[in-house]
Amino acid sequence: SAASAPYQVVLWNPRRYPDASLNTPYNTQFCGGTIIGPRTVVTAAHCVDDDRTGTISTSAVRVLGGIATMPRSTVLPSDAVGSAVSAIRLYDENGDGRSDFDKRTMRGDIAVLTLTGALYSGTPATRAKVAPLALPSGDVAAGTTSQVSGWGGVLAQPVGGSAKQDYPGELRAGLVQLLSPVLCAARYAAAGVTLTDTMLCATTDARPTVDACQGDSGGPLAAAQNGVAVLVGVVSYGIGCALPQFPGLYTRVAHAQISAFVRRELGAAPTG
Ligand code: 4AZ
Repeated sequence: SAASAPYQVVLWNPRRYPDASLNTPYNTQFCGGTIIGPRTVVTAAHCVDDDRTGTISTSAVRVLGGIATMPRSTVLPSDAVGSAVSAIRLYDENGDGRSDFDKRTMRGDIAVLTLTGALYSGTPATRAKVAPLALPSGDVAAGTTSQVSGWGGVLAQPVGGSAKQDYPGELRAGLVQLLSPVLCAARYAAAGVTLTDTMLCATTDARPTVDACQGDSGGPLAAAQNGVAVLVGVVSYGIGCALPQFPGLYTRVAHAQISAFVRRELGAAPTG
C-alpha cells in the first residue's frame, strides 16, 4: 500500500550486506525509526542495545528515509536520503548517562540516534517524502485511531512467533486504536506478562487485527493531537502478531521521563 509516512526511516546494517540468510535478501533492514529532527531519529532500545557493550556500534547502523520501496542494492534512488549515525543513546530516565532500558520487562524501550548528516533542511512542510514527526504534548486518549507503519513481517504469528514470515518490499501502514492500559494489562496478565507505565497498547476490533510484527520494531505509531500528527508510540513488542487477545505494545512517548529524555537528546543534536 502507498503509506503516507514521510517521517518513517529504516535502520539497516552496512556490515551485513548482502546476507542471503535473511528473509529480505535485498537488504539488511533490522528495525524502523522515526525522524523527529534534521539529525535525530527515534527507535526502540532493543533495536540497538548490546548486552556486553551497552549499544551496538554506530558503524553497524545506517538510516534511510524518503523511500517506500526497499532498495535492492546499496545504490539508492535519487530521492532517498540516508545518513550514518554519530551517537546512540538508550533511554536515560534521569540524565546520568546510564541506560534505564530494562530488557527483562521491556520498560523504557526507546533510543535516540543522532545522525552525521541532516535528513532534510528548510521548511519541513515542503517535504512530501522526508519530514519530522512532532512529539506529543501529553497522552492521547484510548480509542484514538493511530497509524503504525513499517517494512516488518506481514504474516500473523502465534504465541511464540514461530510461523513462517514474509517481508514486504513496499512500506506498509495500518490503522489501530489505542487501548485502555487497564484492559491491556489484564490481557497480558493472563499470559503472566506485567506491563509497565512506559507502555501503550493498540489493536483493532477487525479480525484479523492490524498489528506490528517482527521488523517493525522501532517504527512509528502516529496520531493526531490538536490537529497535528505526533509520535504517540514506538513499536516495541507483543505476544505473537495480530492475535486479538494480545494487542501490540508500544513505548509511550508521552510518559514524562520518556518525553524528557527524547526532548533532551533532540535539543542536543546539531540542527543543520
Ligand atoms: C518484534 O519482534 C515484534 N505484535 C514487534 C511488534 C510486535 C511483536 C513482535 C507486536 O519486533
